[in-house]
Amino acid sequence: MYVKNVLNELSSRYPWEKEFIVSVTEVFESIEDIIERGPAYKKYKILERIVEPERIISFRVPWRDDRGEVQVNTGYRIEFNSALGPYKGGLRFHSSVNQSIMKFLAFEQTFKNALTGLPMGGAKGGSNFNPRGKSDAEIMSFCQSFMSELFRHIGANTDIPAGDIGVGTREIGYLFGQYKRLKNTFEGVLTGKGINWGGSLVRPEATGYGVVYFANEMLKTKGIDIKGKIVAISGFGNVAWGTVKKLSELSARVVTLSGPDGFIHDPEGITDEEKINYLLEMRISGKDEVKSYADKFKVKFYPGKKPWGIKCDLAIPCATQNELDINDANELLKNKVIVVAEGANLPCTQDAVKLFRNNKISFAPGKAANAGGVSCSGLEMSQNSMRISWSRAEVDARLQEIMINIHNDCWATAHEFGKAGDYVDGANIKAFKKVSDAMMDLGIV
Ligand code: NDP
Ligand code: 2IT
Repeated sequence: MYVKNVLNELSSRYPWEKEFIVSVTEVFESIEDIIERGPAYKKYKILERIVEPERIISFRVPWRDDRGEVQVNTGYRIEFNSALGPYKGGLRFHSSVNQSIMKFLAFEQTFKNALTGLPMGGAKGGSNFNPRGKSDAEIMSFCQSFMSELFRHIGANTDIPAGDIGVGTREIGYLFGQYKRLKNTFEGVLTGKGINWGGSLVRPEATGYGVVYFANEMLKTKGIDIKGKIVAISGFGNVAWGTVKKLSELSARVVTLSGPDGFIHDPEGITDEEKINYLLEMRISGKDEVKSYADKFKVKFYPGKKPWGIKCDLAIPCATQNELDINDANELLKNKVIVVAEGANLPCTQDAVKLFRNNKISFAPGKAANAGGVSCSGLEMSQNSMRISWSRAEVDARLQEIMINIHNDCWATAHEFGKAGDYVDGANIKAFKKVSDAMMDLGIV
């Protein structure tokens, strides 16, 4: 009852925050049993506190475009939970950004970061600024204005933002430059930095590599080798690129990419360096389309369509939230998909996830499967604190170890709580217990 009451109260207070309510509902469904059995959770109002961000910062971001006209966007930073460490999470620049999306991402991040085993709380930020078609000078002007407000709220031991959709090394550079200028300190306040100014090797690839390490562990539990497997992925951004790169190294065959314009099907596979590097070119071009891949490599392009109807063994959505719905899930099921792992945050709709779980398809939620990005950010923070740089091999080995641990923790927790094989319950229970136990230890704050 307690769980349902808190959820109802939250939904009636924020009925318009749909994405946020969906992510809270998913966590609460998984933990219902343990909550009802542990009276301390209710006594100390853990659920009421865990859904309330510690701080919401929303601010004006004025900047000038290339024609000298003044533009205004809204900036956000949601500092959700700092029970386990300083606030940590990415910044998203996309026209769809609003407070509900920021809150759901920050809430998810809190649990994702708990799973990594590293000392990081949860946060998210960004702006409804649309980088599409903007010049370099406009991006810089926007980033400098954004940081001119954000700098007073963050710090290497307080809140450490990073990249997400629309924010890569270039944007992190402009943000870091402005922070350094305003604070007169060179500190690890952002992750995803360039390699010459405090960044970590492997961070650009880390989210994609991590998803593949996780999916590989899922296959191993079934005694299946990843070599030769057919993989459908969506998106063509940072996460998609890292995923394709690692899968090709492991001799699996990625046959699709997608963008807002449609998807491409490359039956021979995106396996050689020329094709993989072309993803970076498409991203830099800022054109927002994958059609040019089809033109360049003479493969088929399906305008306005999603890739989930293509027969595959693994499906890895890497674009954005709610991009794989019940119809797509049915297609995948019909084509006998073995593993679905979320590279993006909440790309599968609630009913799609239910379908996978009810049909015993191995399904990994983003908060577990895509934790490689923030894990590597945690490794970047450690290197910054120690003022040293680890080799590529060392960072990659640590990343792989973290992903295997997350997999095994989710697996073991699901088993322990009578939900064997269910990674959603495993991830939610494991992460919730860690965050809520810490909150209990820290008192009513
Ligand atoms: P990028 O900006 O590099 O790529 C995002 C991709 O998704 C682009 O192809 C983009 O096209 C597409 N996309 C974004 N929003 C929409 C939309 N509303 N409709 C259709 N397509 C869309 O971002 P990332 O690769 O970094 O992020 C992809 C996903 O992975 C996100 O869900 C992000 O939260 C998640 N993630 C990222 C991590 C990281 O470290 N970067 C870590 C963990 C998760 P368009 O140009 O139109 O935006
Ligand atoms: O969603 C995510 O985990 C990220 N965008 C990465 C966050 C980070 O702090 O590296």
